[in-house]
Amino acid sequence: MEQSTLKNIVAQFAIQGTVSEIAPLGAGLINDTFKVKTAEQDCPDYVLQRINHAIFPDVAMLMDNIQAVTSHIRGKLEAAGETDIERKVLTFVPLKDEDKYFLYTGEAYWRIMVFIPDAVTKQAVNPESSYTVGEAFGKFQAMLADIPVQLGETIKDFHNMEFRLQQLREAVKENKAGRLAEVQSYVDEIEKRAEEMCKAERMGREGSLPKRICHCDTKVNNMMFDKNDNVLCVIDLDTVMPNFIFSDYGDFLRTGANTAEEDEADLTKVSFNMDIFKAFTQGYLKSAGSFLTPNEIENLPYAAALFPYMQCVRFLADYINGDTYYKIKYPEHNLVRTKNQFQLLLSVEEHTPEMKAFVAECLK
Ligand code: GN1
Ligand code: MG
Repeated sequence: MEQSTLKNIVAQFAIQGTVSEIAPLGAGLINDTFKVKTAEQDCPDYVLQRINHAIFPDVAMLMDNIQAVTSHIRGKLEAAGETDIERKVLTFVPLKDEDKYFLYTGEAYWRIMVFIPDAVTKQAVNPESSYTVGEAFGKFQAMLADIPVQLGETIKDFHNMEFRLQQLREAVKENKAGRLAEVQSYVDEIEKRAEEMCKAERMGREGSLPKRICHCDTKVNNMMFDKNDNVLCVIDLDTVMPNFIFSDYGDFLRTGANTAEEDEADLTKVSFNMDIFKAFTQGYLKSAGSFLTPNEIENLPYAAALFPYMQCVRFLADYINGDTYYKIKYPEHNLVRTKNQFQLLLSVEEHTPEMKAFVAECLK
């Protein structure tokens, strides 16, 4: 995209300073992200994002959610006497002429937030940092437990396993890209586990599993760390919405405890790291243990399997549909991701008895 176009977009927001450079940032699979540098030493840099409107249909609701979440967290941090709050919660910038946190150009939706200085994201964690990360995600849920507004569902049925299976079944039926024969064995493996994996929706209907405010995209790279490996804050708040807590717990382990990246093609490198599982679980239970029900805690090993399974279903459906959802870098990318997530699921299944014993021990 042209610098001048991007600069015109930035110019409509109430930022401080003069823009010196706009360059691509990060590797998200959904939105397009840029770093906006300002010339002045005493002005912050910014992050400009084009919101993927095809995936998030209601941008106004999305930004209302985010404003509610960030201001609630800011209030909690202030009340707790925290310092350096500007690096511990995201700050979005309003438009100059309107009390709104996004710009619609007629073609696309844009937003700007303050760039957090001296912070890093990671593609991987070790057992020590995963304890801290578990604690941080538990704290994130705890801080949002008493948010006074009802948050909207920015993507309907986002982590609803029954719905994701239905999408896969539709993809299989239509076989739009003619790729079904090649992946039939994966479809079969998925179907074998379908009943068990939809347990959360059943418990929800029976009333034994509550929905709480969750982040719903707790990948390792959606968290900022300082130079000493302390967690600063959780980022990528588009999917914050009411959900089963399994979302945040399971989706973190899906990336954090995978010994390889989610698109590693060499499957011998893919496995579930139990040291990370243990440390993350302990950290998470430290901050979330007080509000979780015994049923939620007992089912944490199920959540560890659910998310590689769900991601496998989503990548596979996208591959069968001809790659319409996730950004890809080469034609087989979604297939590689599918195989990777399935391999991870197998490793999780192998470790399930050990995980159950560990969680039971934590409950004592
Ligand atoms: C997407 O935007 P990003 O890359 O953080 C996706 C997640 C998937 C993830 C898989 C809105 O997240 O649900 O788990 O890719 N987000 C959306 O890498 O679909
Ligand atoms: Mg992200």
